[in-house]
Amino acid sequence: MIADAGQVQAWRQLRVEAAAASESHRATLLADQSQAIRRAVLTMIDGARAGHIGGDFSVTDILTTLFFGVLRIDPAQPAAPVRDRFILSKGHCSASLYATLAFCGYFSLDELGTFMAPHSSLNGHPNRTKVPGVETNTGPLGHGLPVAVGEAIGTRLLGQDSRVYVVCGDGEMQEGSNWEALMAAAHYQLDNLTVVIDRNRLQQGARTEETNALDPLADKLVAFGCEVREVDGHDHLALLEAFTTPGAGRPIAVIAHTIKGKGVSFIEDRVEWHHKVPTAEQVALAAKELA
Ligand SMILES: Cc1ncc(C[n+]2csc(CCOP(=O)(O)OP(=O)(O)O)c2C)c(N)n1
Repeated sequence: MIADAGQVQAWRQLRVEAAAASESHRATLLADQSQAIRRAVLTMIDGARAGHIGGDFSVTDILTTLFFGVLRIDPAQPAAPVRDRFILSKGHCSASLYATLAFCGYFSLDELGTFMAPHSSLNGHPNRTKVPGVETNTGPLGHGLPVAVGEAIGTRLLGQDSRVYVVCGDGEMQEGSNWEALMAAAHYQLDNLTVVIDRNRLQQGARTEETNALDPLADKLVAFGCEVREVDGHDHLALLEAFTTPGAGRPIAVIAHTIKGKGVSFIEDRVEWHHKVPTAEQVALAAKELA
């Protein structure tokens, strides 16, 4: 079982109450939520015998901060005409997104048990026609940010006070389409767009700096017209500040420094855990560390 009904109710209430909580209480609530999501992801990947555990665990704190602390969304009305938008461009980390959406109340936690099963809505990569809360299909790297730019232009044209948040992997930033999208975002002065880069420094088979170096990443983003904020991507309060401090006339790029596999010692910062599946013994060990 991923969580009991009482816990689920408490977490859903958190979305409503977090805004009013004191800073330290808020940080604790979000940290607890993140660990619950990591435990759910572990169970999902163990059940499916597939998934991307390293990138799931690096992005979890970013997701919980956004969904439980920042986004103006209503899980009961996923397609409400006026809402903030979220796109997980690194769509291979669907398990962490699904768990976050379920804990928020978009669908039942039981459904998480169908992750990647035949006929499940919860495919290996998110599908907007199947999963409430998913704004656009992702999986092929380099597509989410261009779509987010279109959404930011679209909501502005409609005169809506909506923010668009998109999370990209750092390996994903090696795709040229992202840089074209950023040029357009700066050209249109999209200060309603925040691109978050999950800077865990690992790609699929090697370190990003070995395959196609991104550094100096902040300088490049500034040169492309972004306002850059650099934070510890596992510090919920730092993330909250980076996500909510208003910008002025420029798209915001948050470089979130993270650890791939965060939370489980033998997975952290190890390239082979991009999509390796833990054995039964490793699942037990990981569960203990995430308790
Ligand atoms: C266009 C494209 N090329 C290759 C892949 C295969 N692929 C999936 S994940 C991945 C590595 C992505 O690294 P990163 O964006 O840093 O993700 P993270 O380390 O956070 O999991 C690759 C190459 C893909 N999904 N799409």
